[in-house]
Order: sequence, then C-alpha cells, then structure tokens
Amino acid sequence: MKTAVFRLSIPCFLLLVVTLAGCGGEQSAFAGLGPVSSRISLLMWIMFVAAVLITVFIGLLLCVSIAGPAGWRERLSGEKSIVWGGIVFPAATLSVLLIYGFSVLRAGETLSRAQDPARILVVGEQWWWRVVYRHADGRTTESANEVRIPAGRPVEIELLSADVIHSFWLPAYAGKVDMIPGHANKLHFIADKPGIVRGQCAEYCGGAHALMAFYAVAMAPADYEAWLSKEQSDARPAHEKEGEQLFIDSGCGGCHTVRGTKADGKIGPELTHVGSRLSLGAGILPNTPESFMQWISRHQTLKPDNLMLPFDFFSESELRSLATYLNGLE
Ligand code: HEC
Ligand SMILES: [Cu+2]
Repeated sequence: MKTAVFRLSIPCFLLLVVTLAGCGGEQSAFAGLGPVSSRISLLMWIMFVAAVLITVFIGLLLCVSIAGPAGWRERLSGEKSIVWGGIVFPAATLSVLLIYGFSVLRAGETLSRAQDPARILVVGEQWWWRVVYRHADGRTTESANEVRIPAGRPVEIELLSADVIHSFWLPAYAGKVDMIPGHANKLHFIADKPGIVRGQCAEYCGGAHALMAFYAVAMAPADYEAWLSKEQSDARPAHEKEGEQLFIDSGCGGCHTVRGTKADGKIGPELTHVGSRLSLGAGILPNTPESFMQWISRHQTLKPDNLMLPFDFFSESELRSLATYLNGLE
C-alpha cells in the first residue's frame, strides 16, 4: 500500500510542477500588466475564492444533514432551507457577480473612448497574424507575427479573420476576443510599462492552431514612434545580393512582400523588416540565421500543413545566403 502511494506521488508531483510552470512568465493571465488584465484577474480571484467558500459551506451542510444532530437535520430538510439556500442565495450571489462582471467588461469600453489610441489592425490567417499599423495621416504599414505598442497609451486593436474563426489572446494585457470572418471586433487595453509578452490563438482553427502564437512588445512612447517610422521605410539595400536574387528567382516574392524590391506578394507574412522581429513562423522559432535556414528547408515538418509551399531542394550554401539576406532585413 505504502509503495503504491509512493509510486503515485511522483507522477502527481511532476504533473503539479508542470501545471504550475504555466502560471508564471510571459503568457500568464495572472501577470496583470495593464488596467484591463488586472481587473480580469481580480474578477477571477473573487470567483475562485467565492467558489471555494461556497463548496466548503455546502460540504459542511451535507455532512450535518447526513450525520448531524436530529434538530439540525430536521431544520435542513424543511421548506425554508430550500427557499433560502436553493433560490434566494444563488439568485443574489449570481446577480452581484453578473453586475460586477459587466463593470469589468466596461473597463475596456471606457478605454475605447480615450483620445488618440494607437490603432492597429490584426488579421488572423491560417496559421499566422497579419499586423497593420494605422498612421495618423491615414497611411498604413504592414508587418506580421509581432505586435508593437506604446506603453502607457491606450491601444485599439481591430480584429478580423481571413479564413476561419481565430481568437486573439494576449493574457498579460487583456481578455481574449474572437476574430470572425466578415465581422470586425475591437479590443482595447493599456500596457503599464515596456516589456515583452506572448500571445496565442485561442480558438481551434485547424491543424497548426497550437503553433499560432506571437509576441507583443510594449515600448516607451518615443522608442515606439522611432520604431514605427523605421518600420514604415522600405527595406535597406541588401548586403547579401546573392540571397536577394535567390529570393526573387525562387518565386518567394509571389507570396511575400519586401518593400523596395520586386517582391510584392500578399499571401504570406510581410518580410520587409523580418530580421528585426523576435520570432519566426508565428512565435515558434527564435529569429536567428539558423532558424531561417530551418524554416525554409523544413517548415512543413516544423509546422505541418502550413500554407507555404515546400522548398526542400536548396543546397546548404543557397540556404545560407537566403538566411543571411532575410536576417539582414532589419
Ligand atoms: C505559396 C506562397 C508562399 C511562397 C511561394 C513562399 N512562402 Fe514563405 N510563407 C508563406 C506563408 C503562408 C507563411 C506563413 C506560414 C505560417 O506561419 O503558417 C510563410 C512564412 C514564411 C516565413 C516566416 C515569416 C514570419 O513572419 O515568421 C519566412 C521567413 C518565409 N516564409 C520565407 C520564404 C522564402 C525564403 C520563400 C522562397 C524560397 C518563401 N517563403 C516562399 C507563403 C509562401
Ligand atoms: Cu487557432
């Protein structure tokens, strides 16, 4: 008996460690790094503590009604306890929680009336994110798989989908909002301070759904403006001419845009400044020359069924010059 308990306790302990490991870090709903997410996590704690208290209370009543003193048992089986415990109490608690929940939802709406939010459009695609920054003068700059925002300033993200339903979830700053084909949803939040957090698609959208993540980078407002004007510019002339030529000749430009070159495809992620992003393949690889080589040669293994054509025929040196070229697009 003792050994059985001991044998079970190790997997249980490991499971607990693995589960708790999900609580910290860059993709945590507990982080509360902005006013909207802080209110959501407070609501969650209130619901959790209330649920624990109610469960314990009901458990106690159950014990008393089974094995308690006769007087108590009789009182609990009366009509009164059903009316108060079964109707009045749940109706009152649920109404209070409902009203409080609405007020938490309003926190985002209040932000939506804020003057001059940073406006960004994010389109969910199988299985990556198209990100479009709207400038004050009406122009736009397209990027992908990374959302940069100014810290301390309201952000308005318009959410759309190009194919099926996705869900934009950036737990450190806000709740999740669905991206629905043909219907624009809006998400409002503020990031309290500069930092890097991770987001994830939170609605099953096909095979590679679990590999559809992104990073959000909150920057000091002046740094953000500087970054945005750099992002708006065309790609600087390539040092790696051979890689650039290979990119054009292999037809990569039929699906990808590198502004300032002949590549102007719109099917895949925009690559004008891909070298300055944090990750590749929608949050699945770190942005290094080796990752570019891996992605180009093995992306169908790394992210099965993704919509980029397989390119598994390049030689090592061709891969290297493509990777050097792309990594140099900063
Ligand atoms: C048929 C269209 C198509 C062609 C042709 C194509 N790609 Fe792609 N590419 C995509 C799509 C779609 C994705 C996004 C895949 C995903 O993450 O689900 C992608 C992703 C990428 C990424 C990762 C981008 C990011 O934001 O992380 C790189 C790098 C890339 N492609 C390079 C290339 C290169 C180099 C070539 C030519 C050898 C090429 N692609 C040809 C469609 C294409
Ligand atoms: Cu998804």
